Amino acid sequence: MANANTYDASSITVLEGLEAVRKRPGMYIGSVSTRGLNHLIYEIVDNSVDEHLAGYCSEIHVTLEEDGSATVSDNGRGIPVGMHEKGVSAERLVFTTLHAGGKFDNTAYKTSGGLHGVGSSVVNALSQRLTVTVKTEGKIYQDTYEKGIPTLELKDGLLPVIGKTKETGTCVNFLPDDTIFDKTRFKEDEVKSRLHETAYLNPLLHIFYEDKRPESKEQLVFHEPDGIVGFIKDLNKSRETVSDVIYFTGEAEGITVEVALQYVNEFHENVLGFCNNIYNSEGGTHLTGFKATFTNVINSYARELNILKEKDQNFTGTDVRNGMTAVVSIKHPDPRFEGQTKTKLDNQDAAKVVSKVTGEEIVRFFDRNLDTLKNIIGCAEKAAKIRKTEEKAKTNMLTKQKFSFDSNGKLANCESKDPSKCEIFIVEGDSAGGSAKSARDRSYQAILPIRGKILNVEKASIDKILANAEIKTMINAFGCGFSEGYGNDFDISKLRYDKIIIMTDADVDGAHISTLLLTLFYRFMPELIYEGHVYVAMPPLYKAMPQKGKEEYLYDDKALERYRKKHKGPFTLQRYKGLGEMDAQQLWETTLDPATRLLKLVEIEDGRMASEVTEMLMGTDVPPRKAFIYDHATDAELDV
Ligand code: TSJ
Repeated sequence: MANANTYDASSITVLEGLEAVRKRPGMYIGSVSTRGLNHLIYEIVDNSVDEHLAGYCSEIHVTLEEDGSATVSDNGRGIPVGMHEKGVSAERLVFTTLHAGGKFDNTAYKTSGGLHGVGSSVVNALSQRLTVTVKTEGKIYQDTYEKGIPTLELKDGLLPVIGKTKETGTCVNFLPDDTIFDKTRFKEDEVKSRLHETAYLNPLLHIFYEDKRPESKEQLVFHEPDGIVGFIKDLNKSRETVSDVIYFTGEAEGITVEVALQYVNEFHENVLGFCNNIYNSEGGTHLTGFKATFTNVINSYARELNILKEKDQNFTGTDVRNGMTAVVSIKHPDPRFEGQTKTKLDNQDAAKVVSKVTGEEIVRFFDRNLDTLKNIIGCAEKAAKIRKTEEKAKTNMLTKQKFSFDSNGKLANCESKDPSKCEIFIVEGDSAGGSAKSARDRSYQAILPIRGKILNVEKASIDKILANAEIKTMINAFGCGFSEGYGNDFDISKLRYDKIIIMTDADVDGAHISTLLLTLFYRFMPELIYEGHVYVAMPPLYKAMPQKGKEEYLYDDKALERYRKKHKGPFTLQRYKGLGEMDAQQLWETTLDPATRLLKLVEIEDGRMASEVTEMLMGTDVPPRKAFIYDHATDAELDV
């Protein structure tokens, strides 16, 4: 083994630490899926962001290299390379010791909280190879590792010098270990969206992104001088807004608070919390403080303006946040986190300070902007009215309309009652539905044809949604109820099918219908998506029929390109415009048979990504929607 430093006791502890990371990578990076893989980049980038927060770094470069590795570099001071008290270069300790993050860190704000700041050794342990290049004090130093183990023997514990320079900075290149990760291709869309977010949260920072991989070559610069105000504008860019972006900031007890918010004409809220520039997917005390005070303030104004009469009840928090998009970003010198993924801010002083700043600043704003205030109270009134209707609608639904599973006219159910084996295909159109019914394996495949377009659930209120026949049938067929803002009647353990497969034509209408279905699931049955039950069927686009040889189904344009290159001699190409054009046998082979079909598992990164996806999907312009569907198509994997 190429390892120079296994002799002394401290190195042995190091090895044990790295071994622990390699044995249970999920404990350190969440998962070994694409999400965990991308996380490696963020772990490294966060160190450069820390350097930026400390006031020493203005540029970060992130490159996805052709060989599958990633490079992150900055123009900060450079990781200290000098001798540390333990007898080796400080850089070595950073990359080989778990929890070494804070040791040399004299920055006021550590991004740390569980994962961050300690990430570099974790990334190192999970990389086939990693190279660190540090420019500092006139010299260029370099160190290399394999699976976390140093490959260079140090002289007197000091790093080799490979050149001279007047610049300073740190550069890390790493290749994720393919024996650890399911897949080792970084997903560019996720990386870009995370870097973009980092740019919004650090308005002085320039992030240079480059993808050198031939299939997704691209160069971008993320620089967002408007900060979280720009973030809100971007989140709402394809929505109908009800107010301008409201921004305020303040400081107390060493905690800085920044809030940007805007109302849109939609029936939901999107409130995001960040601490030290890291997203808190489970929320936490900063959000509780903000929400509580915001609700109180709106209720007092509503009474003062006599919009709420004496006999009226207060608006609920959910009413008040109806249509709200908000970013609450705080800087805390000593953040603590709790929750399942250690992303829920736990500091009580954060609630207190955010509450205080919000109370002072938002009142100051509303006193000067009464029109905006009235618009916002208007949103709350609408929400309260709908809430009351919903409460009624729900009682009605629960008491009067007990659906029976068998009385679902159009559902062609399967014979098996074992949910782990059953699949339900939601098929667009009666004719395709008919073909699917005769093509399927009725022992375990159910078919539910739906007609036309279901309601756009982003825009409709829940009583309308629940009155929709197609949606009722679907909720009823799945068997687990639904959840929404005011209660949760969803029980995934009652789900009757392991796979829910959306099957629509590969055209704009089909894309729209699958979008509406995904939005419906995401809003009212999100666990279906989080737990991996929702799939999109990928019917072929073409059938190639050569004069000699076997017919072949082609699932996308890339497959067609490959076929044209590979196949010599003449062939006829049939283009499928819709599922309805296939006979039962063809439909079985291409779309229903688990041995040959192509299914795309629908996955969601987290709250932010999800809202972006829905936004992209629900936008009124067609092109981005089409792009999403193509993304699906190229992501598709054989489900065998
Ligand atoms: F994660 C990492 F270690 F791999 C990494 C760290 C990766 C990258 C791309 C950059 C960095 C990094 C670390 N950039 N800048 C720094 N700065 C320091 O580590 C540093 C430098 C000087 C001093 C000082 O007190 O003089 C303190 C620190 C924390």
